[in-house]
Amino acid sequence: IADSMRGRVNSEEGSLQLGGLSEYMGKLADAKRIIIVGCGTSWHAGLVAEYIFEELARIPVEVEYASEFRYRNPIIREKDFVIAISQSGETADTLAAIQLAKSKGATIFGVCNVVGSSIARETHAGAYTHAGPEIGVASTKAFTAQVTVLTQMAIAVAKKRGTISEGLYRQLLIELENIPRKVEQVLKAADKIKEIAFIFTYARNFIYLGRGLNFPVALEGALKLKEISYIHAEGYPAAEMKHGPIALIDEDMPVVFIATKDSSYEKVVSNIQEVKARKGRVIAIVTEGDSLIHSMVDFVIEIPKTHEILMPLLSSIPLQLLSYYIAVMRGRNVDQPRNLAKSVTV
Ligand code: F1P
Repeated sequence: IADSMRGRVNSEEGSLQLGGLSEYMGKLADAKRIIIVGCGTSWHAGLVAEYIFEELARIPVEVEYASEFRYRNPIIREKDFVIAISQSGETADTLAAIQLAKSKGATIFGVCNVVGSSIARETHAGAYTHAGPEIGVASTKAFTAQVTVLTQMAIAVAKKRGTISEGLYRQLLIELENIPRKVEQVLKAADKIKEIAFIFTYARNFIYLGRGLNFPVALEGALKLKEISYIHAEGYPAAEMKHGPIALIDEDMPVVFIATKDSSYEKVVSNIQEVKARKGRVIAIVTEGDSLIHSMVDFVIEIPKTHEILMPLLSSIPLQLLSYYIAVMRGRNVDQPRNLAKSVTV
């Protein structure tokens, strides 16, 4: 995350510069719609960005799996701005989606990790995430770096469009600068997360629930568990639980809530009550000092306070650690999970 921000964010000067974006900033600020494409974890980063771009910059956003987009006949209009996200920069579906959008006249901006990769070369412009090489196959630091870069883009374009106040702009820059230190604080919960992982090592299913910006975090938490531990896991918006998944809940079902103090906090608290009433076992990611949820659930993992917009950068990390420890305890090779490739080039 720190590398994704280095040289770009300076809260004292009030500056936020993304080299790759400067030439295309006018196009982004003028966009009638942003279309985001990506696969897997990169698609989840796109979902986080949807909330942030719409909230701050008030530009409508659509997020689509590149693997679907490429086989449809999508409508691309003048003033659509396409953002393609990829850790490896080599994912065949994302590359094909870019080529399709380009053939329809769209402007394509890449958010990639690997410098000089095929996707970086195929896009009109882009910003590198600078997350360094992912050692394992499953994206972890790539996710937080992608979200960092996309958040910076959203803040910068919101400033340009005048859709956020100077006060909020400054506050977000200061908070962004605080994020690497707060991530270190989250990592201190590793031992506690390990203990929780030990208890749930042999669970057969997991549900992850969150609202708002924490909904894509729930999806990402579930994907990490599937990818590296091979446990069936589903992520849902917490409010959707009553429309189906609630039927799954009993004393054998671990439910992971991302329940940080934000605008949907009270609603999430009532979702937790619904799960507890059905004897579900709840692990909650909460904002530090939250005594209410502490008194309701089986396990809590505390993370530091930050602005709601930046919360996914912190709330995703305990979920990555939980998957990691469960996978290790089950004897899985976390760096090289079965059936997965680092870049899916077919
Ligand atoms: C997309 C992706 C990853 C996933 C796995 C397979 O890769 O779905 O999110 O963890 O490695 O590929 P990319 O386009 O972001 O490189």
